[in-house]
Amino acid sequence: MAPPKDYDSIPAFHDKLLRSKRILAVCGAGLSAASGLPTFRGAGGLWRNHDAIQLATPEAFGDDPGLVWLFYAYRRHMALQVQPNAGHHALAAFAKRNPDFLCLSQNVDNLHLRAHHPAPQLRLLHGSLFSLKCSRQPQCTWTDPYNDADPLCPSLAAAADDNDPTLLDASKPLAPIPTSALPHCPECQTGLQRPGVVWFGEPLDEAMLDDIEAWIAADVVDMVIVVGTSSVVYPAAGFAEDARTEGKTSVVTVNMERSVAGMREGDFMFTGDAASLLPELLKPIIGDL
Ligand code: BJW
Repeated sequence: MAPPKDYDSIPAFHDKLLRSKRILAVCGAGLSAASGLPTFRGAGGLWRNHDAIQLATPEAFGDDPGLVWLFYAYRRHMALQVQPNAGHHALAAFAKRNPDFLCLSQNVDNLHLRAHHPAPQLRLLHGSLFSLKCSRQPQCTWTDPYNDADPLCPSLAAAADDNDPTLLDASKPLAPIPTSALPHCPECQTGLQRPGVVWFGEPLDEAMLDDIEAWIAADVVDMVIVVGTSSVVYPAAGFAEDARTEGKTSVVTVNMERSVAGMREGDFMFTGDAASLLPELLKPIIGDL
């Protein structure tokens, strides 16, 4: 089916933006790509020849917590090395100018907050690389809301060497890390500390989901901006349609890859780097960054 009229027109988008009040954003890894962080799917989704998606599971952590911790130690190190890009800054500036804007992000890299996105207008759906919790949750409720030690412990120092995961020699074996060399929970002493992220099969924070549902239900959502996500992981992938009121809501996709399937009248699709496109798209409200 042909895409709707003016689906990639910036003036038409600006016209809709200026008539919109309640705006939701749903962000994914593509937003942080221009900062230098790899996405999950497609090129770059490999770390030491391990599929990032396979490592982001409770099963992988149960099988080899040392390997999974090295992967997360590498991600923490990388996230601390890079800077928020113009896309993060544009969303943060937009939030400051529009109290009816809510940003849902699947990203765990802390770049939204480092771009000074107002915390009350941000929901971190999949947690944070820089929070820790006990692997025995829910039995043990210990958490550390922010810890950016790099490395987290001496046994994870090697992770910092993995600067280009795609070029690593997979045949170069990693020294296995014994469980005894990983940080244990200071409260129950038996569980391991683990990253405060949401792995496949784990529930998202229930109170946060209730709050998002209530925000969506409170009134018509004029616009949903879907940025740099493959929109395959639920519940995040469902929020744009949850928020849609037929004929009133524009779903605006910003992605490196063009995809016009399923677009409705009034929707937009902008193809390119989110870090370049977002400042241009939001310019009528935020001005020049
Ligand atoms: C650019 C760009 C540039 C590149 N500019 N663009 C309904 C139907 C089917 C299945 C389910 C369902 N509901 C739940 C499920 C199960 C499951 C799921 O969704 N499975 C599907 C894969 C089939 N969901 C879950 O398990 C979730 N839990 C849950 O639902 O619990 C319910 C429950 C209830 C009761 C008991 C138990 C459970 C949890 C999902 C957790 C996802 N976790 C991860 C890891 C987080 C930690 C970490 O970071 O390591 O989250 S997986 C990974 O995927 C990560 C990401 O946040 C997430 C999404 O990836 P994202 O961000 O979209 O990245 P990519 O790489 O896929 O895409 C990048 C995009 O950017 C591409 O489109 C590029 O083109 C683009 N791009 N450069 C703009 N410069």
